[in-house]
Amino acid sequence: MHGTSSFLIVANRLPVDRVGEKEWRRSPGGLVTAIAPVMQRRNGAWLGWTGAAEEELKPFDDDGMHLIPVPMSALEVELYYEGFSNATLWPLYHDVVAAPVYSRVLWDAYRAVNDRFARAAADAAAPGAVVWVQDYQLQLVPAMLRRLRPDLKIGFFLHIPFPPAELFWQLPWRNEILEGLLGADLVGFQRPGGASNFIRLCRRLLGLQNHRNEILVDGRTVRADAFPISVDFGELDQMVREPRIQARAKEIRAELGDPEHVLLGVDRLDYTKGIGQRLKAFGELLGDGTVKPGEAAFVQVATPTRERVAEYIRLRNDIELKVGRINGEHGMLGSQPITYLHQSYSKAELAALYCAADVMVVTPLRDGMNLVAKEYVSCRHDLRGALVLSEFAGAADELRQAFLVNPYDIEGMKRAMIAAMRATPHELGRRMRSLRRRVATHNVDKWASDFLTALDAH
Ligand code: GDG
Repeated sequence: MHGTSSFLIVANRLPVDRVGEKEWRRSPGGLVTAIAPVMQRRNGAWLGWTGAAEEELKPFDDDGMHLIPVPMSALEVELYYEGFSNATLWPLYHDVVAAPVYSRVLWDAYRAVNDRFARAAADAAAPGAVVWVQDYQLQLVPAMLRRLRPDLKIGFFLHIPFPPAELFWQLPWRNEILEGLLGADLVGFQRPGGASNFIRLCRRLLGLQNHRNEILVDGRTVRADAFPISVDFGELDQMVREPRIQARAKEIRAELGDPEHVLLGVDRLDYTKGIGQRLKAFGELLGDGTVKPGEAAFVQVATPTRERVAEYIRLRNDIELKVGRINGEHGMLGSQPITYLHQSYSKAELAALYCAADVMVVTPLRDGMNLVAKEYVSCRHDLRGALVLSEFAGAADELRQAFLVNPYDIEGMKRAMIAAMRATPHELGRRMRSLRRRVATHNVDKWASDFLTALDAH
């Protein structure tokens, strides 16, 4: 049996969020923006979960896209999504910055849900269709799908880092994951290092041969390569030129008491993002008098995420304690050095925040790419603003003119924040011009078309 979609995206989540009972709204995020035009051109469909447990919905059309919901039980959300995806794979793939949970019950659920996605994809895809599977939640789908439908062209893209062999080795189901990925014709990573880690593991664990980026498996070749994801530079660049965004940026600065320096962090409240480290560095700058009270304001937007996973509950408590301590020690009546916002904002409000910030502080301990860094750069056509960026974000490969930091080195971070605050407009302009050139020419369209061209050519 086969379906009618000649281009199919398979992702954990559908690209829409529910508003009210029956309405849907396109989810924020670059993936949807990048892929929507390709979907429209190629008679595409998107297969994924709606985000609500215990819900059986028929396929429907929204926003010019054909959407195919995959159901999930409440127990599967707990075991497959919160469990194996976010308590096992997420920490393991991010340098084990938190301890991964290894549990056979979680693994069984991961396999079962991957199997359901693969069957649904096999039913939806037209003969010879292109199927593009996304991210760490679905690493078994390529092989499961190939078994059901050997006629398909299958691509896979991993949005998070692929870890070094020494760490991946821990995973009790390491061979199964590699074999799952090898079901694809093309496996894409954010950085060249991810692709070479994968190839090395295929050699050592599975005894496979490779020729450069091509791995030989059962008489076929699988290509593993880097395709660094990006943002919609043009859209952001245009948006921030609107007077309402500029006015809002001014208003934000005024609300903060018009300090000399506004520093900004925007992250999901995730332990990989180095939020605690950057706040510690800022707190020490206040503590040792390098930054005077009232001179600088730090705004930290920490979007709620994975709120039922134990490590995330712990992290939220840690960060909120830290913010409270720093504000308690260095605040004044009516003014606090850190504005902490555990909330989500509209795209327009985020853009205004980017415009209001003199220093964007992006300090993940490990990050596949980090789109926030590229969004900030896209918003600064005024050539002002400094980007402090962790060496451990994929984006650091491209954004060489940022103030690069090692987030574990608190002294180094303090120096970088100060250098960013005190740099001359001339130096900031020189750096920002070069950062913008990179993001403008390597935007999210290029990412999607590079990947799909490589897949078509395979
Ligand atoms: C994973 C990888 C990789 C954040 N708060 C709000 C909001 N956001 C948006 C940002 C940005 C996105 O969410 C976050 O993307 P990041 O890349 O920074 O990080 P992850 O969520 O961890 O993403 C990462 C990415 O996948 C893509 O491959 O770069 O390495 O970990 O776009 O702007 N958006 C809105 N309101 C918020 O409050 N509207």
